[in-house]
Amino acid sequence: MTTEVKEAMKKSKKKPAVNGNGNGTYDANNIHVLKGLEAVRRRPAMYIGDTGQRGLHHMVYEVVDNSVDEAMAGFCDNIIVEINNDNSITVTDNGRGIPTEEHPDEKKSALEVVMTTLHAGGKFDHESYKVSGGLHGVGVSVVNALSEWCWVEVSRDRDVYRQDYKYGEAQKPVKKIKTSKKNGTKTCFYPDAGIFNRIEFKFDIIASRLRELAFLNQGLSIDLIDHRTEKEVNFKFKGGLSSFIEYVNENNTVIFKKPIHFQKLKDDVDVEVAIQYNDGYSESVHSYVNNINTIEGGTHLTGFRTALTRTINNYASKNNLLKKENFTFIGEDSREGLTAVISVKVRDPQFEGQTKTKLGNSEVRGIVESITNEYLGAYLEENPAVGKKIVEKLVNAATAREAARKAKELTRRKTALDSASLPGKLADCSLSEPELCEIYIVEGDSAGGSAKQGRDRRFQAILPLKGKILNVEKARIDKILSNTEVRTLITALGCGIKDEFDPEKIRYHKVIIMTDADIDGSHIRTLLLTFFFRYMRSLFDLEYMYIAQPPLYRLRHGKQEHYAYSDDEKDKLLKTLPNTGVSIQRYKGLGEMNPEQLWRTTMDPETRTLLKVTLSDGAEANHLFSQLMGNEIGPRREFIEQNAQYVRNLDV
Ligand code: 0RA
Repeated sequence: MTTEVKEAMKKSKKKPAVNGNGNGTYDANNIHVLKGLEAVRRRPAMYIGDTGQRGLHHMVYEVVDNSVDEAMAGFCDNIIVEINNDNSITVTDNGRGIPTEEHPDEKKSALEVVMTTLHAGGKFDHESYKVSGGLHGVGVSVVNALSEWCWVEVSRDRDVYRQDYKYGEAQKPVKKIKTSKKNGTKTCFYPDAGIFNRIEFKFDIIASRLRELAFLNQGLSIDLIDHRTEKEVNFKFKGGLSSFIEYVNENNTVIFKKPIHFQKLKDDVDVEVAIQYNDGYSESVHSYVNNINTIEGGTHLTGFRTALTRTINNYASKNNLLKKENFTFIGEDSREGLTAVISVKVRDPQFEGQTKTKLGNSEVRGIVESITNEYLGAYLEENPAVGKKIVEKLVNAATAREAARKAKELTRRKTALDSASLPGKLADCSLSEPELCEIYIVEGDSAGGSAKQGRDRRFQAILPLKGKILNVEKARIDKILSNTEVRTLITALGCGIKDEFDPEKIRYHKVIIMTDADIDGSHIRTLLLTFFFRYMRSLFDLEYMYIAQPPLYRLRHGKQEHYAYSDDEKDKLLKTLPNTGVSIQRYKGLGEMNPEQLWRTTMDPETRTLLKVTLSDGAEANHLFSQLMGNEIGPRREFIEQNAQYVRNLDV
């Protein structure tokens, strides 16, 4: 525990409880409340995920989720999120306002109960879909508990009520402060600097979640205003999931223009699906439960997949579209070039899996399956031109599958034999425990040579790659698997690819990309990340994926040597050194460093910086990768030129 956290906890303990009764004395309720929120402050990560950047942003989502719930219930169509100058956050909605009347059991305003009691949300629950388990839906009281200060203003029935809090504790009873003709809730909070490592909100991270929420809730308008920079954006999508699909496919060539889109409520489960195909080979399917991205999938996804394959097979055979071919499509065929979003709203979702993002409710499977069968079947019958294109696409995929199977068979056999026959270029490490081992994937033989000499051979393996690897966005799996560089990579990691990816078999728990700090290097890095994203996606989810950070400059001053990893850092360093007699070397490539320098600056775990590449948002990552490496040349060049820096700090 950091000293800051201890400090903050001391502070919160010292303060007398003034919850509700306003006279500073404890009663049984207050003690209970304090216990709840103190638990949150003591173990924040249990409630908010972590106390780093992710957890910090989660605070915003938690508050916004409450407004989105109000929107899903049909009472709110506008949400405004503001990042204020001091990095506090204000969320305003035009819903009915959190109830302020006295709560019958607690003998204080319902607003206060909601803000200061763990899991109080359910008590006032209306017809919306609350979430159990996982991080979402922990309740706004958690945000309050983890905030240095917070206030809420509720506009209801022409009055505006307000209450202020510090470290989760109400400072005074709820008070009527003015009148207003509108209804709604405004929440403002400043996260506790004793709990979070760093209080700095990122516009792009918040924007991408708000965009996603606006896609998932058709017609809901969400504004994001950054008062630090005066940057503003509005998200509002008339098309809902269709707009989502169009966004994901923005840089792809689609095989029919209008996404197939349907929605139906059955047995209390609301199912909405949108589908489109592009001329590429990868699958981009995004599934949600109650607005939460289920990255591990679950019953809703299984139901959808089953129905998709079955419906297309039925359609093809019924219309005699497979006369020449004597096969039926398998699931893999139906997912080539597929872009789809499946969004379900379930009353009591059960989340399972490693990251609690896999839907477990078994009844949902059949519901999604039957709705998809019904609507997709009817759609294909009514739109035979589209039906024909989809079937053609699948015929191609199935034909290629056979070729791929042969190529895959080859790699698999090779992998199986491979502890004996690891690729010759790999300089493996001597330890065999994957959790201790790391592999550096290095651009070029000369840098590879330095890395091999400079490394700690006990736990660091080096794999030099020649030139650029194949662009996996533009080739089908059979071609990809016949590429030598790709095969070398797969064999070296040992964990297989796609559905056969087996985390138990991976030979290193850190996969580190080390390329030159120039445009070529960033291109190669992007190619590699794209390959890993499409073929070993779990590497990101398991947090095994890293980017090495070689220095850009070496500054020499007499006998002293300093390294700078950015222009900023170089300028700062220069200021600390007298201007005379400083020589600056700009590294153009890794090859310019000798083994010892490379070790000291980039590979030594004691001193290096590694960027962990995580995917907080699969749809956003997909969009980025297809933009970077997909069909449309324009946006890609533009992106690489303008954002070489961003790719460097890729944290999508
Ligand atoms: C329960 C009941 C009612 C409103 C809300 C919850 C509500 C909560 C939040 C949180 C953020 N914004 C919100 N807006 C509304 C209203 C019950 C009624 O008026 O009958």
